[in-house]
Amino acid sequence: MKLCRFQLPPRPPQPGLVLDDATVLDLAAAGIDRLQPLLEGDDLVARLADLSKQNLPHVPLAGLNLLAPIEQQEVWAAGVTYLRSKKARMEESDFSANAYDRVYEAERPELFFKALPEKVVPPGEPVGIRRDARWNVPEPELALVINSHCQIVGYTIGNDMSSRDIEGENLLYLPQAKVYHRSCAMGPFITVGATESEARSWKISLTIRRAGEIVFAGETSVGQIKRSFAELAGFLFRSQVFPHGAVLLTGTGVVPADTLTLAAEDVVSMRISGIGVLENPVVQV
Ligand code: DO4
Ligand code: MG
Repeated sequence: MKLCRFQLPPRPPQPGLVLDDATVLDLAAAGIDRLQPLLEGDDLVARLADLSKQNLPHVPLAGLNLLAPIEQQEVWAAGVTYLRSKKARMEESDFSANAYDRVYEAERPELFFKALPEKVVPPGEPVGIRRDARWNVPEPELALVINSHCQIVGYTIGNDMSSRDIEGENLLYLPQAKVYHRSCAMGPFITVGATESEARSWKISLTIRRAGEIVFAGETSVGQIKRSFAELAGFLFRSQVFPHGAVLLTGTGVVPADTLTLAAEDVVSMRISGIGVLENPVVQV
């Protein structure tokens, strides 16, 4: 079962329940005008199953203005959760190699703040590459949708846009490499009702197109993440409160060749088999 957010002007943004490849159920017609009460409520799957049987208006998915499926949650990200990511970071930086090696093995994961919800880029809108960086890449990541009680209630796709030369120069520059205008995209759907073991069977693929030609294609499996989802969410909520819940990107396992850097007008497409496709053009910021 999948949830989305969309807008049909002049109406405000609203949640929808994706019935199939072509149809979204208008949940606002059932008095549900935000995702948060659904994500906080008991037995989300049963609630959505019940809603799907109600006689609510159907909205065609084709051409619908999908928004990022996030409302007031902070966005955080985990790093170096895949062996591939650890190797890539160690290669990009003599300065920080030891830190990446250690955090991959350590009990405590790397977690960093990524974006305010209002800054998250929706499907179809441009993601940014910094004009002061030489080496910019997308990072396709499974994102955990977590409610205020630290329960993982769904999964979406997050793009953790990163400037690898800035990150590689000095670990202390990580926030500048990771947190800037248009550096986080999310969507298109939140898949609910999948167990962690089901999600671990999903494939994550990344394609970068330049002037219509594929310049990079790569794939991994969610199962390659070293840490459990509960472990990552548990560390995020340690000595911290998220009254609106949080979205946690779980790290990347797809790393383009070191010779590749994104350019303005490239198109980044990331697919997670249990969720859908998040596609964004690239703009310099
Ligand atoms: O420590 C650098 C960031 C790592 C990251 O974003 C990832 O592994 O996905
Ligand atoms: Mg990342």
